[in-house]
Amino acid sequence: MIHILVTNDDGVTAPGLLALAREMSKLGRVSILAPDRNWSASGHVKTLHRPLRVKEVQLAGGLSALACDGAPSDCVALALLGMVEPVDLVVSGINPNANIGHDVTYSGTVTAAMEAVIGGVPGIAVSLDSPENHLGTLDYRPAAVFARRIAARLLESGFPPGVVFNVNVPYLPLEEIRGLQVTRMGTRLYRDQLVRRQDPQGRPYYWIGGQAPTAVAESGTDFGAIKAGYVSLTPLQLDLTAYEALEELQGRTWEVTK
Ligand SMILES: [Mn+2]
Repeated sequence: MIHILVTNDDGVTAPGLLALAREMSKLGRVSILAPDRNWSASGHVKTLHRPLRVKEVQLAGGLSALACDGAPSDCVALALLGMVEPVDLVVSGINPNANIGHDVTYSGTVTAAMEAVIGGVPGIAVSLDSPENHLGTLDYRPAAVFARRIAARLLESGFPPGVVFNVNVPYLPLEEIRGLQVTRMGTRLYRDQLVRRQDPQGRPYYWIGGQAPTAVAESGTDFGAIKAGYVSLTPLQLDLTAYEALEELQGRTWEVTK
């Protein structure tokens, strides 16, 4: 029986993690090691200058989990370094918002999956494109079901080495999701604005504010797929080398010794 580590960046009590862990337990034995608080948009973190604390917690339905005061990538690192039994697959999520385009560089959900791949274990990040200003409880079940099906297909057909799988699911009922598209990273359009305010002592403080980001709904991309009602599966690589620039730059003369 395979052993799956489930983690997230929203914290161990997040409903998306519970939905994911429940579905993944149909594929194998699940261990949960997740942050004890929200680390969304924390990027790829390795905590080296303070100790990490881990405690056992009970989730809804009596599921037991480990909660860590480090980042999502710290949780994965601890697990792969031997805090739990050897892991065959790491699945991270389900994040309540899509991780598309450049989001993947900020996302704790995605960087947890990246940490898995760095540790030599396949990693899948799962995010739900829930509507902005959604009120009430999000339904994570369709995304959890697709996460399980995708993981099952990849376990059968094999994980290409060094590849991080970034899955985004449209916020639709299960039967309305049209299928899966394998996509490339699309273009996020950030609408960040500098928000300057004053504290009670009259000193300025700042927020990165503005409206929620949008994206270009181009076909063949992550955002194009979810806008068309498909689950998006984007293979990412940690080799960030810009190969076209590499060749062009190697063709230049580099006189830098004086
Ligand atoms: Mn999050």
